[in-house]
Amino acid sequence: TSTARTTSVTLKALGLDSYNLGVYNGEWSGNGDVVETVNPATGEVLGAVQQASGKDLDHTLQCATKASKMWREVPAPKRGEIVRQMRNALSEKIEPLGRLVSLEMGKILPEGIGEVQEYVDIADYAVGLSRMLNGKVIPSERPGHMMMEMWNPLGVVGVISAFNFPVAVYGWNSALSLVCGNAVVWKGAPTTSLTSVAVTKILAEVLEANGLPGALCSLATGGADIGDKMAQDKRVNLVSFTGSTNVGRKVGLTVQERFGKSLLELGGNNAIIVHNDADIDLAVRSILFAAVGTAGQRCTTTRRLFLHEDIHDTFIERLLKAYGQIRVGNPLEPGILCGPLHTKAAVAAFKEGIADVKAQGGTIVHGGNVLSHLAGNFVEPTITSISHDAPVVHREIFAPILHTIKFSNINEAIEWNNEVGQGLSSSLFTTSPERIFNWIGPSGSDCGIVNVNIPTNGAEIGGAFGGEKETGGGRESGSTSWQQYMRRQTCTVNYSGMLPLAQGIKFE
Ligand code: UN1
Repeated sequence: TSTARTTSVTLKALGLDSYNLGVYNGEWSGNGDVVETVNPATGEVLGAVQQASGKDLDHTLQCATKASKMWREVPAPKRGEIVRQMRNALSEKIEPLGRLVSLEMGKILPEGIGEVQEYVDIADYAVGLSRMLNGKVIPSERPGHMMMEMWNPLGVVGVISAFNFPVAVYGWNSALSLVCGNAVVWKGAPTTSLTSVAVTKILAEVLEANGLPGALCSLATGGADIGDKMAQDKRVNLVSFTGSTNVGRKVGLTVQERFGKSLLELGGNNAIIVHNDADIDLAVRSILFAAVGTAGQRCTTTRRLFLHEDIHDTFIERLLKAYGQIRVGNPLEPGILCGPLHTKAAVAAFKEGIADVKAQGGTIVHGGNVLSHLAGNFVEPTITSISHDAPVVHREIFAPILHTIKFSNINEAIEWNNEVGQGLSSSLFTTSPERIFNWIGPSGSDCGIVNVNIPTNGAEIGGAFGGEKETGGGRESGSTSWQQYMRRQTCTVNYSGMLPLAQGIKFE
């Protein structure tokens, strides 16, 4: 078939085979289970990856620990230079890599390429950052003393990432970790193992060409067992986990038990509020991308839509018209906006969600069906009408289901925005400055990402990315997120030759 041809061309362009080793620590190996990954749009097998065994992980952590000890002594701007080369190598392969993401994850090609671009962007950011890992000088209360803050590398950073962003989320963590002087050990989702191998091959080539230990960008593909071992292992100084709230809670507790550091980026249940003074055109187009883009499988996907009563009916009408024009199908085909769900389990979760909507007093306004006549995991982009406090509305279902809810007062809508367990992203559509500043202020949205007149998804890399409450509290990507990949040291240097004690204490 033509997709089989596309697959073989894509794998070849990225140096992959139909069978690949899934462990890298300077050498490629793999003694665990062989996992076949599947094109969710067709059901075809794409290729196989032999994953890490427990022993493979142990050896990889040994190599990464060793590599981190030389890397931490390399001046940060020199580390940045290596990340710059990685950025260029990724950029050269952006087309085939984006296509592999489409084939293996199921997102449409522009979004597949878009997430490689996100890696390129954060690499640019990291290169600049490598000259700006600045500490502080703090005035000492003691004469002849100097107090300063130093940022030093952590050692080994473990990155556990999810299927839905198989390149970008690793990119954020790895680019920052590397310039901060750490070695990285990565476990991606087993269902996107080929993408993990393809990315690692690109990075490995840069490291090896520079005579650096490959273990700086280690890979240990595997399932929950490998993730669990990473969480438990003391050699992993920081575990950066992106995934579900349930698994994240366990990872967080396991890492805390050994007083390791964790960075959690967990579930979202993001809302858009459209006020009666909003630019309706802008809002409709935003919601389309936010609710249907990536087939509803972003952690930033809009799942709840609060519409002001004055515009509710016309807005729904406009939305239905827009939804009627969405083409669902093969994500590599131009014009398709909604690809498949990633797995059969996700289709089952979609079905269960639709049944729960009906059982909990909601109605299906658009869609609601599994497209079972197609070979892949396709479902209809769905709009419901339901109460804000129905239990199904408070659950994150990783599928294109948008719950619409009418409100009459902005405070009520903000309260509903904040009443769910998750706290990732949120957006308000309005033209009123008063409402805008209230929304981003102390009594506004309680989320980590608080937008105005743009979708809840599609964040730029320059800001800190993450959320509050059950979203886990971690911040990845831009702003001061890099500080989580380093340890802060308060250093006081006495050059006075005397010993004045702080707080004026006399001890003699
Ligand atoms: C995710 O879904 O885990 O803001 C990450 C966005 C993307 C990243 C999403 N830049 O939608």
